[in-house]
Amino acid sequence: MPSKPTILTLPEEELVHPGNRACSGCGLSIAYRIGLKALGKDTIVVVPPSCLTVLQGLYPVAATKMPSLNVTFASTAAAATGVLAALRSLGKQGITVAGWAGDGGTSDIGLQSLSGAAERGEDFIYICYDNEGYMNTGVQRSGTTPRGALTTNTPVFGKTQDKKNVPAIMSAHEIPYVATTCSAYPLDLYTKIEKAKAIRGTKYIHILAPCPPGWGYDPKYTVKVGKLAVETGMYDLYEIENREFRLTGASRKLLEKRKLVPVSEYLKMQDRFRGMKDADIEDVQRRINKRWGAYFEMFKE
Ligand SMILES: Cc1ncc(C[n+]2csc(CCOP(=O)(O)OP(=O)(O)O)c2C)c(N)n1
Ligand code: SF4
Repeated sequence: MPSKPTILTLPEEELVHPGNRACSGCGLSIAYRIGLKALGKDTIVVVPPSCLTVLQGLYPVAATKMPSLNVTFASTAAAATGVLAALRSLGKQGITVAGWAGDGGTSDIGLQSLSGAAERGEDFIYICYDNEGYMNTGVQRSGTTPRGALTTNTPVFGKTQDKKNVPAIMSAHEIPYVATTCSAYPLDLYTKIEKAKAIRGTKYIHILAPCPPGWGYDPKYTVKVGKLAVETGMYDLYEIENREFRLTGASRKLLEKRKLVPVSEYLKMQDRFRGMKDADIEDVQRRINKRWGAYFEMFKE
């Protein structure tokens, strides 16, 4: 296994050019910059319509140095399968294929092609950056939008359903590697993508990527919001490797401390949750306490 990276040992070469079309404070742009360093230059990225297509721009003025295929919304995993087949028929080896899609493109419209590819065991890394909404088209709710969040199509009561657990769905496919990470923890993100690269078969990585305009906070707080998501237990960092679940990084530390930050600190920082009443917040806290109570029980010394 590669040695643990530090901020000083990350590859120096930038594969995202300085200057791109993402909003300031975009969690995706941090994740993409670090993620491409982990994937390396010998990678073909497959991207559906999303903020990432906007961030990248179009050849010949694209903001990244990677060969990137822009495909239709539902077809990321199917197109990545096609790229693998093309590489095989050309006899090209040593090239990583990565699908990189938003949560709408993953949890909703692209889920069937992803499920099919995972069931076949296609040898690619599928990365979902989860900004918890269809942000590129103006903040609509997606399958992974959390309960209570106001969006342009849940404008009065907020979303009334729970966030879809896509990593759990992918884990049910019994693929060799599933991991969650967050753009606020670049080394965690880097390590997990680098690890996935060395594993054969379908790998799934879910990245929480805070989004200032969609979530309603000052762009300077992108890292703070991401860290609070983890420290409150709202979003957990873990790996499921060969069906074995383990909390990692900052979530692992919470397990050791046995103490979470109150979730109200996370929710109150974001305008999208302004419609939540105290009882709604208490309900979110209860659900977190239940899940984390089970972790404390499961992993006690
Ligand atoms: C079949 C189809 N339906 C709708 C669209 C319009 N569309 C383009 S990007 C997008 C939102 C993508 O949301 P997500 O995958 O969550 O990525 P984000 O924009 O949040 O980065 C939509 C609905 C499309 N391109 N194709
Ligand atoms: S809308 Fe959100 S995800 Fe999209 S570019 Fe802006 S900050 Fe990034």
